[in-house]
Amino acid sequence: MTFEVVKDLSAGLYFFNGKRQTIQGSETFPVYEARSGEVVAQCPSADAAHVDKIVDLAAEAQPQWGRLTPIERGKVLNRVADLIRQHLEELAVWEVKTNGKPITEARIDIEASADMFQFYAGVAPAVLKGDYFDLPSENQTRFAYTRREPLGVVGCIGAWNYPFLLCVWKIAPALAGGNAVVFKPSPFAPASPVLLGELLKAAGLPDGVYNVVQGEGKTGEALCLNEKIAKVSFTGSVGTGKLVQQNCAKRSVKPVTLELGGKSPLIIFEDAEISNAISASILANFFNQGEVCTNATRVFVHNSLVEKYTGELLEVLKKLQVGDPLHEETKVGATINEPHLKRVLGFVERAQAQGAKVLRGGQRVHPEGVEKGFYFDPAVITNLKDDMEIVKDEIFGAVLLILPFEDEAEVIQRANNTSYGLAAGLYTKDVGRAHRVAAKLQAGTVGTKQQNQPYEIFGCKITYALGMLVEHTVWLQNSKPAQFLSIPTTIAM
Ligand code: TXE
Repeated sequence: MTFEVVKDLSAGLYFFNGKRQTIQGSETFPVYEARSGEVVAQCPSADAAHVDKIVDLAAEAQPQWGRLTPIERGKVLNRVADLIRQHLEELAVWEVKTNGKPITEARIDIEASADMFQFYAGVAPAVLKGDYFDLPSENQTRFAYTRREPLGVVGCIGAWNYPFLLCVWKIAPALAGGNAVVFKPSPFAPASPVLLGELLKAAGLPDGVYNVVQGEGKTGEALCLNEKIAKVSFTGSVGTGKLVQQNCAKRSVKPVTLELGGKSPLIIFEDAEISNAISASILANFFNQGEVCTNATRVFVHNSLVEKYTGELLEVLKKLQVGDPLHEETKVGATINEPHLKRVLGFVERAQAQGAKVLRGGQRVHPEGVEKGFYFDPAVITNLKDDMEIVKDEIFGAVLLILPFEDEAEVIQRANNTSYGLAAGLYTKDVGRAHRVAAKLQAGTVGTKQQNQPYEIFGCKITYALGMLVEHTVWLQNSKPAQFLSIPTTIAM
């Protein structure tokens, strides 16, 4: 089981028929290295015809993979987990080049990806089991059972902030469930899913079961409209999520999973341990350059603590290293690309024009050696009103907003005053209050005394992970009508 990490992207950014390759596309898009600002490749976009051809290849390959048992498929997933660990450092460097995040964080992503493959290899045999029940009959001669079957070909559309890990979050449950996959990464971070294809090939995944197509909105749309795609799993913004849902119901009816944006609150009550609350605020706002959907950019601080909290936070941030993400000491790397950097800068400028006060950062910076890269100096902002754009809309950048509050009822009302509901966090020593407030916060995941911990942030992720696995298979009875398997125990000859 030999595998070598590619040195460059010259062999292409597509993966089908079990190998890295490219296509003859009429349109191309530039692939940037956020760290240096350089264009490292031009990638052809797949049009509907390209997408349909690769979906056909996946549909041909799926039945053989789907007929294997979860244990047999699990062996391939465990082997890919081992390969990922063997090549962790090389894969982490690619993740830095692809996304711009610090090498220290990229290693966490790659390790978590190996864990995710192992998780699904282990849980699939337990989850992919059907039910058995007796049917009314004389002498118990009739019973029925259900069995889980793969959906078929699953279409996955990714965002750019966790290129490797986010891809694994989608493909590991789909493959464990016996499906084939066609994955379209974000054009801003196209490389990692192709590396995963080569890793899966080396681990023994049959050709055609995992495929990567590249492109922008039109390519994603073609995947949603393709009638051989049995289900779509999407990660991205709310706006695009709506389009994906619409297009998935246009030509066929298929289930859709949508992982969308956030504008999460972090509440720091008057009895919170300040140093903990500060490290959590930094993790919840500056980790991965702030490009995290569960980021708690709205930091509500009790009036009695605002001065102490702000002073100590700014003190700690004096040591925050923004720079070349390949350097071990770097804490904040490069923003994904120039348009996104300008988007984040725009939020800060407009907020200042509305009277907000920037206490630190909020500018573009040019670290030595990577001057042309896309670097933003993390911002801390106060003097805000809840109806300001910067407080209401998702920035998806390293911007921490300090919002003072007086009492519990007020802060819960303000925390829930958002169209988002992905995550929330709170800090208090009062366990009773922690549970009371957590129950009232309208968020998919609520963390107390922690924020954005890889596994905890998505507490719901574990359940979601199982959900994904379950969702990637079907109860036989509802995929193929009336296949309610009732078998008499005695066969009348
Ligand atoms: O999203 P976009 P981005 C969210 C995050 C932020 C956004 C950033 O909160 O809002 O994602 O990612 C493809 N039909 N999350 O800017 O623009 C596009 O090519 C089909 C949440 O990438 O929505 C890309 O591959 N596809 C999350 C993908 O959609 C289309 C974790 C997303 O693009 C399309 C990470 C179309 N019409 C980011 N148009 C979470 N909750 O876990 C574009 N695309």
